[in-house]
Amino acid sequence: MKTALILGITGQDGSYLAELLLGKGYDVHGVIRRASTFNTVRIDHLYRDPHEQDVRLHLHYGDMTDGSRLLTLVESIQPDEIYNLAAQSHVRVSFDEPTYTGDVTGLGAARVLEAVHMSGLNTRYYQASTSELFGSAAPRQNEETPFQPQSPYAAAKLYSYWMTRLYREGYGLFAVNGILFNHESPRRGETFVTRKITRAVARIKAGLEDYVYMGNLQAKRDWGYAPEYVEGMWRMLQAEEPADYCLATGQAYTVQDFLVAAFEHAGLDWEKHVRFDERYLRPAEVDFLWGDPSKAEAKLNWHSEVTPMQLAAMMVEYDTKALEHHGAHYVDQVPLAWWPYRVEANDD
Ligand code: NAP
Ligand code: G4F
Repeated sequence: MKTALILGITGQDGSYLAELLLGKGYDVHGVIRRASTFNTVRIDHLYRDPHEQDVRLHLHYGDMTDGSRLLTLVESIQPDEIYNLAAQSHVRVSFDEPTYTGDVTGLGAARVLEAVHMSGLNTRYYQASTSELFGSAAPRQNEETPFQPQSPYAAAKLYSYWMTRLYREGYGLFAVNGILFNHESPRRGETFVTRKITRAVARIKAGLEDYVYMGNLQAKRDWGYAPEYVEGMWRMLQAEEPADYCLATGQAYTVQDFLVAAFEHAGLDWEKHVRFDERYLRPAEVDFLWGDPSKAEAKLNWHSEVTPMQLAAMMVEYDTKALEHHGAHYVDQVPLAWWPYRVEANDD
C-alpha cells in the first residue's frame, strides 16, 4: 500500500484526488488549516471515525506558512508521494493580498521541497502549477511556451514552478510540475467564474435573485473537468522519469459563451439577468488561455473527455439540485460516467 500526503485536501482538487487515491488503495494523509468554522465540507463524505478499523484517511493540522510543521509531517508520515495543491488560488484576490499569496503559494512550495530534501526520503513531489503562468503569451500554449505572468498569483506560481525544477535538476528529486489549465466541477469554489455563474443561474431560476454582476466577459479559457485532471496528476507521479506536463481540453471559449450556455440550459435569457460591475475587473487580465495537451496524451495516455459546454450543463444541474435541498450543502457523488478512468483504476 502506498502512502500519499495531500496539501490542500479540502480544496476542489484535493477532495477529488483523495477519492481517487483511496479508491486505488492508498493510505491518504491530508493537511487542513485550523479554522473557527468547519472547512472540510468537500471531504466529509470520505471521513471515518479514527476509532474504526482500517481507516485510510488521516487529517493533520498544518499551514503552508509553517515550515517546521511541514518538515515534522513529512518526517513522521514518510509519504511515497506528495501532492502540493495548497495555495491562495484566486487571481483577483492575489492583487489585494500579494505578499500573503507569495508566502503561501510561492514560498509554501519551497518549504515542502526543502522538507523532502532534508528528510532524505525518496518521496515523489507534484507541484500544482498553472496555465496562469503563460499570462499574456499567445495561444495555443504548451510546455515550451515562455511564461509571461500577469498577476501576483502567477508570479508566486512562477517561483514554485522553478523551485520544483531546481530540486529535480539540482538534487535529483522526482519532482514534477502539472501545468493545468482551468478545471471546474460542482465542487469549484463559489467565487471562480464558472461556479459563480452556475450558482447564479440556479438562484435566478428559483426566484431568489434577479441579477448577477460580472466583469470581463471576453476573456477566453480552456475549461476542463476536475476529476479528470487529478487523474493526470497521479499519472505524472507514476511515470518512469520526472517531467512537466500541460493538461487541457484543447477547446477555448469566452466567459460569455459559458454564461450563455449555463443560462440557456436553465431556459433563461441571460441578457435580462447579467449586469456589469467593474470591481470584477483585474489590474492586469489574462485574455486567452488555450492549451495543447499533446505531450500528456502521448506520454501519459491522459485524455480529457468532458467538454466546457458539458461542464456548464453539469454544474447548473448540480447547483439547481443543491437549492432543492433547501440550500443545504451536499457533495456531488460523481456519476460513474464522468469517471472515465475509475474502473481501470480499481483494477490496478
Ligand atoms: P482551491 O479549491 O482554492 O483549494 C486550495 C487549497 O489550499 C484548500 O484546501 C485550502 O484550504 C488550501 N490552502 C490555502 N491556503 C493554505 C495555507 N496557508 N496552508 C494550508 N493550506 C492552504 O484550489 P483548487 O482549484 O483545488 O486548485 C488546487 C491547486 O491547483 C491550487 O494550488 C491552484 O492554485 C492550482 N490550480 C488550479 C487550477 C484550477 O483551475 N482549479 C488550475 C491550475 C492550477 P482551505 O479549504 O482551508 O481554504
Ligand atoms: O474563474 P476565474 O476567477 O479563474 P482564473 O483567473 O482563470 O484562475 C483560475 O484558473 C487558473 C488556471 O488558469 C488557476 F491557476 C487559478 O488558481 C484559478 O483556478 O476567472 C476566469 C476569467 C477571468 O478572465 C476573469 O477576469 O473570468 C473573468 N471574469 C469575468 N467576470 C470573472 C468575473 N472572474 C471571476 N472570478 N468573477 C467574475 O465576476
